[in-house]
Amino acid sequence: MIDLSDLKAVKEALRAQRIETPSWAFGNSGTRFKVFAQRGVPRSPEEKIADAATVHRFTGIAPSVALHIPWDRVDDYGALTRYAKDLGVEIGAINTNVFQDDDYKLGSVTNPDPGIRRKATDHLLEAISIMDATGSRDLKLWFSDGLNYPGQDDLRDRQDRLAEALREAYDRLGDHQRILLEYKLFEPAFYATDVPDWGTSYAHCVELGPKATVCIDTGHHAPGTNIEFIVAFLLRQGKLGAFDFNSRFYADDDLMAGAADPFQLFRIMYEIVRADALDPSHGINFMLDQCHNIEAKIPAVIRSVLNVQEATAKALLVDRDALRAAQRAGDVLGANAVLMDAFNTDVRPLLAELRTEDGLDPDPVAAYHRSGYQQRIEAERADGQQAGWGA
Ligand code: PSV
Ligand code: MN
Repeated sequence: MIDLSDLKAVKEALRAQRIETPSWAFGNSGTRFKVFAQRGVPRSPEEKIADAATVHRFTGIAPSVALHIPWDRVDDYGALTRYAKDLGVEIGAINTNVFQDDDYKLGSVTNPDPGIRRKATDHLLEAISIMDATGSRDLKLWFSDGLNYPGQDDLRDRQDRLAEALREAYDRLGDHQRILLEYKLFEPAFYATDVPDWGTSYAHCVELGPKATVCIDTGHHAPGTNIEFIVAFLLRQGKLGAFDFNSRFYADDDLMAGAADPFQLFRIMYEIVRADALDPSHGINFMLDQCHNIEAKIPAVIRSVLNVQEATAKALLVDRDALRAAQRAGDVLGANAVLMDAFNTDVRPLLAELRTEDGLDPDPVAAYHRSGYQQRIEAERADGQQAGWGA
């Protein structure tokens, strides 16, 4: 059993933890079959930021919100940044969107048409200009580019085109800015994807230079992929820049982080703790990338933040000395038992105590429901066009 009597260091590490929420999690979303509208959904980037600030108010560890352009396009990003600051949050990663325009049917930066490639690359450059205004560090790139049929386009030429666009964006980055290159096994392309896996992303990032790092979206792998191995490998190479946390049962389900497989989330967070990479000073952006299609959105984001926090607390409880000793002694069962001991520890009392010490409600979801915020936004946001990502 884990000794829970002196947890000062664990609490300090948890206090420093930061999780970034995605603006799009607050808007309407769905599958390709149906988007179910919900009451109280934001109608503007400002209202999404207000919801993100509400998540931070109840959790205390989600002080930044990622934007997605053009979903969050505004005329004045400086004003939007000040608006966020007044509500107690910062604008985090800027996500590009080169997947929702008719021009991109055959690809964006890898498109065989140079004019369309130019348009897509210009969008990446526009996103960097937005980062200049918001003070954001991270440009998150995800390309839906790929092929549905063998022979449809030249696989190798597409890598060259991708490298060219990435280089142009990279060269435009300011000193404190960086690229997060996300990968995804399949969808929307079914035969071949131009950035299908961490290896491809990693290779492009190495070629680009130190300001390019990999973003691991936990939903973007083949079933059974050992994600914590990827985490450990990229950390060793200094090339892990960010996570897009979510859960999946089958494909890119975008369910709440830690919902489908809390054990996997624990194993991932253990590799983070093992590398002393939890503290924000290490530079990893722990983001959520989720869509709440049938569940209430704000409590779902709160729950997701808490799920990541719970997995982190368990990872921090691993007796690393005992684990190493067992590993060195070749004690297979002993080493596994040390890890499982931490995972099987109920950390909820510890986290409730931490929140109470920090002036937060010990139960953030219940506190949100009691707060009246949901009733207020449902009344205030009755008219107008609800935000959504148009599935
Ligand atoms: C693609 O599936 C993705 O994970 C990328 O991060 C996108 O920007 C995001 O989802 C949009 O929801
Ligand atoms: Mn993602």
